[in-house]
Amino acid sequence: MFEVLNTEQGARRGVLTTPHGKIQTPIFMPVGTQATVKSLTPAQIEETGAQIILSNTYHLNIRPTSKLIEKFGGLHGFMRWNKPILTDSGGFQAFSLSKLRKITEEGITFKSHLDGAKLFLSPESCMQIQKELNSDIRMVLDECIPYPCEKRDCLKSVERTIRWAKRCKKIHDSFADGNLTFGIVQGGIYDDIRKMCAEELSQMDFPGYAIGGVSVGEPEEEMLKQVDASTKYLPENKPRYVMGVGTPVQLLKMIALGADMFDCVMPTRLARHANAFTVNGVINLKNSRFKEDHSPIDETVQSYASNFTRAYIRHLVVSNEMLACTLLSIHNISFFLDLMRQAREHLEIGDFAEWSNFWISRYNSGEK
Ligand code: PRF
Repeated sequence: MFEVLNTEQGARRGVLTTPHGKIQTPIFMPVGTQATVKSLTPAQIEETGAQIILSNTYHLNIRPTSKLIEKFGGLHGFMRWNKPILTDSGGFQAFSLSKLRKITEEGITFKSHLDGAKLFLSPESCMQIQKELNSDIRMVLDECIPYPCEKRDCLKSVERTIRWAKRCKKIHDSFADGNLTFGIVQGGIYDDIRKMCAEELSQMDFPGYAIGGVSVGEPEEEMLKQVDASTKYLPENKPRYVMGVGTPVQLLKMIALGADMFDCVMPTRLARHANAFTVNGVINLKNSRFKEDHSPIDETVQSYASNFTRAYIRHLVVSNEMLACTLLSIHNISFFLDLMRQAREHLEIGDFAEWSNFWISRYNSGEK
């Protein structure tokens, strides 16, 4: 299912096979929470070079519901995207979005952030919903521990997350529908709890593993330490996915630590605020210095958006035109995917570390 093609120290270049096709790793997954990558058509998403997108159990089950989506051939048929889809389990969103939530051994009770309706998510129902969505990669129900968290509370939560993972795996195995379910390593900032969780999940033999509970307010150094403390204890022949991160520089640093997959709202969210990624850092297209700028957003990244000048995109931004958001999203996603393509290339050649250091210092030097 997952083949490691090259390694360079801890970093890996691989291929993951899913029911809707192969994914070349390391890879970035654009976020399509509501069964749409905001402001882009599936054809436009495909043109950015996206191999897989991410969607969400929590949101889609509240509206329009997984039962409805199932009637349209699952997420692929409903949104007309024919490549792989990963769905998050919803536990994280039940905690981050819902006003009221209660966690018991059975699952999570929460109130919809839309209309306050009382909802319940168990390991079993969360796997059932993801089956109805027919996503290629499904995530177990977990509890994302806030930062900071007392060690005692963290351990109690992680032990429950492990028991939930076991229940999810049982349901996953009973479906036997060829789709993949990933376990999620939690453990806050505690190396020994992360190690315990990674080892316990590894024994359950999931087709892949995620690292959760990072980028929840801790310093970047701590985040990298926790990714390291998790990847170290995960099997080498399975993909590793760091959930909800990060900046381009963070992605490169995590690839060096052995991570293979990432998702983040950053490229599309920043696009909505007129920010564009360049190899020299982020620029804001609202800025008047781009008023007569004939160059594309970034000379080095090819996408449909490179047909347009910074001056034109700035005009769209200041005129509040929808196309600004579309073009900036196309550019930003293409930028992240191109970065992953280069990382794969350098892992194949064997000079990833050297290239990554060069890339990071240029990005941080700030000459835009
Ligand atoms: N768990 C799940 N989804 C997530 C996270 C997590 O810990 C995070 C934390 N970075 C983002 N998305 N299930």
